[in-house]
Amino acid sequence: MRVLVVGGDGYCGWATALYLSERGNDVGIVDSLVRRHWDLSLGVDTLTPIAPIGRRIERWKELTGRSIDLFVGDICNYSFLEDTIRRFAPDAIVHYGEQRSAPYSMIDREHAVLTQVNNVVGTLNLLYAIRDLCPECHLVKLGTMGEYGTPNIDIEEGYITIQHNGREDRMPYPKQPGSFYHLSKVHDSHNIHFACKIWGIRATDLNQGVVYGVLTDQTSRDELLINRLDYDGVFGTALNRFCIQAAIGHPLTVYGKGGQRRGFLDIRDTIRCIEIALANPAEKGEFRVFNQFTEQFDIMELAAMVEHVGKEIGLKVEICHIENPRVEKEEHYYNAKNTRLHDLGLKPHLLSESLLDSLVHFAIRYKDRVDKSQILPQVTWR
Ligand code: NAD
Ligand code: USQ
Repeated sequence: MRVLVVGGDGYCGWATALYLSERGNDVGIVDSLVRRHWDLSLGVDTLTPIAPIGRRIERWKELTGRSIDLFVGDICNYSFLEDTIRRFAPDAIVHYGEQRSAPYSMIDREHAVLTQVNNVVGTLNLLYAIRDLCPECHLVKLGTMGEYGTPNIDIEEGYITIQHNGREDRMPYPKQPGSFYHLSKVHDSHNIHFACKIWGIRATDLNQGVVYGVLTDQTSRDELLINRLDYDGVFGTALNRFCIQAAIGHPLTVYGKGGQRRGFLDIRDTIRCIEIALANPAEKGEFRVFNQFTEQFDIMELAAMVEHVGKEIGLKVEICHIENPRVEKEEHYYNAKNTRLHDLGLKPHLLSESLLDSLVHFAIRYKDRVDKSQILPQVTWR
């Protein structure tokens, strides 16, 4: 298959591009490299030293003999996107190329606007490019579990059947996202759903939970292939941050009570889910939604697991509750369905079995690169 990975220089995209390349697909990466620019402008850096994209791809070719095409540009620029799609002619597009941090989107008006313009316009451009240049192409779009928020009923996979005044309909599941970033994903979902309906585009929206880990079979093959691992208060996600905090002896930063419950998955399962979605494409005109996570945890449960594993290998780990910079429920019901990817063959990595290898060992190996001033959160929702 010819697969274009938009956002292929990022955390999920780089791991996906190498995995799909190794599995025999012809892979192209589209990336504006804007994430490296955002890091620079915030003064933050990945824990793991990532090589420039050209060097990464060159090293992959030296090791495996497999080429990856690179298209550096912004998908919000339609003439760049059109040209790229014409040249690459994809069978499928995996779309990771967005601003993906909730705190970043909440810094101020400019960052909220940047996030929504970048994400919504980029996705709209992709929809038009598919309609006009490759109408059979399958769009695999990364959404987020955070689109649903934390309702007091079970979360279904994309749709819910509602009875009202004696009538019944199957409707998109209600969305109550918790940041301007998460809202941008809701806007994307609506736009994609509409485009499928009117133009017959085939699309899969993968509502992904929080991803953890840095180890994949491909990215661990050489230091030049290593993936990014964010730990700062803007781009770092909960579990990745906790492991790095444990490695340097910083108290684990649980926001508020820590009863926030979310879906999580290992990055090795992210790439496998993409493979499954690509191998089982949506029908023409179908807007298909999968909930992409493997396990659910409270933030306090995660902190306790990191504490346990850390102590077993001699780290001094302490858990602290800090004032929650976000506006969110800290204790709530949470039960999300995730059967559709399992039904198609996903065999998950369990956190209890992979925490050390997939994360803690990397945190310890690179702990001298940690900038401690970037650990505490500086962005608030209020
Ligand atoms: P990332 O920031 O590491 O990677 C995103 C990449 O997209 C970056 O390399 C960036 O330069 C590129 N990009 C952004 N806007 C672009 C544009 N307009 N044109 C071209 N390239 C652009 O993010 P990630 O963690 O890999 O997340 C990838 C996707 O997965 C995002 O859409 C995110 O919402 C979703 N997701 C991530 C997680 C997670 O825990 N990391 C969880 C759920 C969903
Ligand atoms: N949290 C802490 N301590 C920390 C960091 C976070 O307690 O040091 C808490 C947050 O308050 C929140 C939860 O952990 O309740 C998750 O926060 P996060 O930063 O790990 O993840 P989030 O902001 O939700 O965003 C991440 C990715 C985003 C993706 C989302 C999936 O950055 O791209 O969409 O996970 S989901 O959470 O399912 O929406």
